[in-house]
Amino acid sequence: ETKPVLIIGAGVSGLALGNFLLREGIGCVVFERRSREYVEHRQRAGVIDTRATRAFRKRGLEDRVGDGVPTEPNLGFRVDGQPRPLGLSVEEHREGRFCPQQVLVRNLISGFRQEGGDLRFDTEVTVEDHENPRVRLGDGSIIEGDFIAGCDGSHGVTRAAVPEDRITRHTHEYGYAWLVILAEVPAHQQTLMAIHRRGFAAQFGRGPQASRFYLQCPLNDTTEDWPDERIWSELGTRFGEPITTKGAIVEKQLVPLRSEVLSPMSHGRLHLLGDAAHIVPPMSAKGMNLALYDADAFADALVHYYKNDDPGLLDAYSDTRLNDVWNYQAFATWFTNTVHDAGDPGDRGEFHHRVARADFERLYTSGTANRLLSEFVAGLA
Ligand code: RFL
Repeated sequence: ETKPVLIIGAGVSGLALGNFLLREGIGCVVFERRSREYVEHRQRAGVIDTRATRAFRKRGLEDRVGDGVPTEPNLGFRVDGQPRPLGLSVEEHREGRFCPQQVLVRNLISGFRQEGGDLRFDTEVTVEDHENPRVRLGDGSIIEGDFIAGCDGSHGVTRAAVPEDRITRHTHEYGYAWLVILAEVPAHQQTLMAIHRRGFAAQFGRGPQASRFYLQCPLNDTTEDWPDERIWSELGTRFGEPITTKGAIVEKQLVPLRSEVLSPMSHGRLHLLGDAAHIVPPMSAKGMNLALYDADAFADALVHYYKNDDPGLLDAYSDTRLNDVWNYQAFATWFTNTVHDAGDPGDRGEFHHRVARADFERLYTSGTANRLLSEFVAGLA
């Protein structure tokens, strides 16, 4: 008798995986420690790229990826206060969707439940055994499964269940933080990004009435250093024009920019997906997308295993995904450093600043350079 796949975490990767498996007729249970209400209101990412959109389409689930506003064909850069929109040359980029993460999450939850999926909120689990997969629920009961999918984020229990000598954590700190703001301000375009001597700044739309604003700041800043008035004035300076609509600021947090990759991504019958396995800085807009690529690859591997009785793709899951993860980690590192150093080089100095400017300007002058960026943005590199 086949046991279910035990999916820990109802974030992007866990819910996508659950929907994919249900579509393929593979039994699974999703456990989420938070409430449905909490998960459905967690505001984070906003772009589902072309590759992730195609993963949903492949299984007839494209309608679950949200309202479906196509991604705009250019990035709204402003350099030293002047508009410098950067056109993206890869036409497939338009298959991507501009969709707030919580809208995707809501749609994935309702789709999964409608099709009879077993999704348990307010259920924190711990890993009992990864060879003969078993998880323990808060009430002490034990559930057995065929596999464990660790979709529980970077602070989750699944990565911690792997013995330290069997997994390596590769980490990188960028040396600066972002003040991350959520405000009730409509965005006039999907992306607005300022490269400026005083530091990077950005505005990304999050639904019709909300925007995320970002301000590069020193690592040791605190939110007390950033009263609302200072935020609006600093954004105005870096964008080169004052912010005229100043809606309520509903969230303010400091996020040090960092990258992380855990290797390998599999241990026995436990496999890690999404943030549980890797973190990229938000500048790359790849965190949510990598989580979706993982879910797509892991679902394919399970389908292959159950339909053909062949564990080949499962055995290869970690190596295959890590090749791809490092490719996008390379993109994330390059793009993050470029847009920050091209503005404020910080401790890295004038030489790095000029190199970053040259890297950035090439995106406008070289079709080849632009094409590579565009492929990464679409998820097709
Ligand atoms: P998630 O979405 O965090 O889901 C993990 C889930 O696991 C649950 N959980 C447990 N459940 C049961 N038992 C346990 N023991 C559990 N432990 C944890 C948690 O409650 C949670 O519901 O991880 P996942 O699926 O890997 O998805 C990753 C993405 O959410 C993440 O990469 C992105 O949000 C990152 N990110 C961005 N990504 C982008 O692609 N573009 C962006 O613009 C972008 N902006 C952002 C971001 C992340 C941010 N955070 C986290 C600070 C902006 C912000 C502010």
